[in-house]
Amino acid sequence: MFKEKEGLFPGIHKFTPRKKVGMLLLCAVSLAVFLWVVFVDKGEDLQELNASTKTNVGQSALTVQRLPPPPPPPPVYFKGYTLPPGNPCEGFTLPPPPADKKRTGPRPCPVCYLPVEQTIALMPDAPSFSPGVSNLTYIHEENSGKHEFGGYLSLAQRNDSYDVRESMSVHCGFVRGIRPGQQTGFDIDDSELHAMESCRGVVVASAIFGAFDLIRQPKNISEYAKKNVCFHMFVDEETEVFLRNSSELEGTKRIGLWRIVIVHNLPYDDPRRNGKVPKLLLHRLFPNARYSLWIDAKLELVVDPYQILERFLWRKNASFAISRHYRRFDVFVEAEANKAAGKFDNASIDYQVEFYKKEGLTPYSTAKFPITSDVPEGCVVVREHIPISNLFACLWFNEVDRFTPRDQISFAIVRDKIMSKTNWTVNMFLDCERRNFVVQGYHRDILEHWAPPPPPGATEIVHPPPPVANETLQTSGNVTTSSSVTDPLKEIPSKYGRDRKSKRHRKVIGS
Ligand SMILES: *[C@@H]1O[C@H](CO)[C@@H](O)[C@H](O)[C@H]1NC(C)=O
Ligand SMILES: *[C@@H]1O[C@H](CO)[C@@H](O)[C@H](O)[C@H]1NC(C)=O
Ligand SMILES: *[C@@H]1O[C@H](CO)[C@@H](O)[C@H](O)[C@H]1NC(C)=O
Ligand SMILES: *[C@@H]1O[C@H](CO)[C@@H](O)[C@H](O)[C@H]1NC(C)=O
Ligand SMILES: *[C@@H]1O[C@H](CO)[C@@H](O)[C@H](O)[C@H]1NC(C)=O
Ligand SMILES: *[C@@H]1O[C@H](CO)[C@@H](O)[C@H](O)[C@H]1NC(C)=O
Ligand SMILES: *[C@@H]1O[C@H](CO)[C@@H](O)[C@H](O)[C@H]1NC(C)=O
Ligand SMILES: *[C@@H]1O[C@H](CO)[C@@H](O)[C@H](O)[C@H]1NC(C)=O
Ligand SMILES: *[C@@H]1O[C@H](CO)[C@@H](O)[C@H](O)[C@H]1NC(C)=O
Ligand SMILES: CC(=O)N[C@H]1CO[C@H](CO)[C@@H](O)[C@@H]1O
Repeated sequence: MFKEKEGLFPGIHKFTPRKKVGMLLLCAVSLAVFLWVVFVDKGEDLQELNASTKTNVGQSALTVQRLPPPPPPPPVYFKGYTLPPGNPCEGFTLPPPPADKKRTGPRPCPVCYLPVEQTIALMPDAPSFSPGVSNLTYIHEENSGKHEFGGYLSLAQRNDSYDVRESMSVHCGFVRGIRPGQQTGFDIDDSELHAMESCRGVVVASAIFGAFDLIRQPKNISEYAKKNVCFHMFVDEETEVFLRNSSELEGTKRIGLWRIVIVHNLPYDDPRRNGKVPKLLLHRLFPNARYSLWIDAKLELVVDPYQILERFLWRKNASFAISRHYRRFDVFVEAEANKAAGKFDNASIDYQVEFYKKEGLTPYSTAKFPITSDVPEGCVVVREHIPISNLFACLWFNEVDRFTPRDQISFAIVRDKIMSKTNWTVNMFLDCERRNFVVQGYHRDILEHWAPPPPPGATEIVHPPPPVANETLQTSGNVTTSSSVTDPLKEIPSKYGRDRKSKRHRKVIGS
């Protein structure tokens, strides 16, 4: 013991002067480089000069610790984790898809979640690193003309917004007014805004506009999540009237787990665009939240939000997760399907796709691997609110504001433009995995046998890509309530979920 110490000290003594010399050398080198840059290279763009001097100073400061001026303590980031060996979720693989070709419709598949208590313990105490951008601010303009909510970006501004850099300011909705939700359009009462602002952890959010959906209560939510997760359901005035009349909302702001937030002055005429505000801009509505889970109102959440965050974000080191469309991977194919299903006018869809094509969007092919799809099924969005994922959401929203509200058409171009500047990625998981934690219900008109199309103003807020034609047919005919189609809790157990679901699926089709 003693001997070891003795042996150690001379080593240190010998080492210290060397280190000092090294420090001096490095200082001299950086000074020389600095002077060279200033005097030899002064023809260079000033911006570049700033950048190169910064890099040099940064490097020497890193190599030679604690040179004056002392660098601020490095920010702490979540570094990810691996599951302990032997954990059942480690090396968990999906069973092969059903061999029977007739059974390949949308269906849930097993997902290996950790027990809720473990996921709560694994919640990162620090944010993930945000590559490319660390300081994201949002543009505020008092007089922005007609398209006052989105700000109506020029093409040059749009182009600039894709130039990802450490400090940037972008349009991200809510361009007028005092703060998001206060005289911006999409207006919310102060007391509600205050509650939203004080939500500092996990948000689960959804929205019903035009009284088009019923409120669906999340199932199988842990007591911890009930206490700590902010469940907020945004509704417009029309939906509020409906809820009050059906006495679900009597002198209370809650229906079950959901806190009901009434939204006034919806910014768009098109309810589908309005639906994109809470879906894509939750980081603006909940400026202090760390994680959010968006679910379309037609979906019923059946797994604890912490388990979902653990499985799709933390375990994957991801800050943005969204499911793939179960069948379409290609934006061009998706656009055609949207046209064929009459989801938006053909000319606008064509214009958007042509625009993207000129910007370099190509059909999906396996050459894009590791990207597995260009088409998301956007009815669920799982996010950590860090600058880069917030930027992605803002830019995606801006596309929806500029072009059609079909966000599955604009997803890939936004992702690819950001990925060309940073090593950030989106975790695109399987549609069948999504169906494991949300169960699809049907819109209220279908449930109540209203004849489609719905009355004016009562259109669907957020369209997923057209579900299978077959599924749509089923819903209009023989299915009357969501519970008769989908028993949410039965879909969680993994082993037998798929097969039984397939049978049910087939049975519904066949009947
Ligand atoms: C260079 O950096 C300084 C501070 O770091 C900043 O004030 C200045 O505006 C920068 N110049 C350019 C051209 O970016
Ligand atoms: C996440 O990061 C950790 C530590 O950096 C690493 O061990 C792990 O493999 C990463 N996981 C994934 C899915 O990339
Ligand atoms: C972030 O950017 C804004 C506006 O560009 C600037 O005012 C602010 O000082 C920046 N903050 C940091 C920490 O760099
Ligand atoms: C778009 O921005 C890039 C920088 O990201 C720039 O090089 C390019 O010239 C810009 N294009 C247009 C048309 O403004
Ligand atoms: C309120 O509900 C009753 C039936 O419960 C219905 O007849 C009436 O039309 C509803 N009113 C509104 C404004 O929805
Ligand atoms: C739009 O395009 C689709 C397919 O390209 C076609 O089936 C449909 O008839 C078109 N709709 C109109 C209104 O032209
Ligand atoms: C991404 O790039 C940043 C530097 O910009 C680096 O620190 C980080 O380790 C990279 N992450 C991955 C997963 O490569
Ligand atoms: C719907 O079902 C029929 C047969 O039942 C099949 O031929 C068709 O391809 C299906 N459509 C879709 C979109 O899956
Ligand atoms: C709720 O989820 C847990 C997994 O975290 C599962 O073990 C349990 O069976 C589920 N409860 C119901 C009623 O499905
Ligand atoms: C629209 C539709 O699929 N209707 C079917 C409902 O079920 C009955 C029998 O179960 C069929 O005869 C209908 O065609």
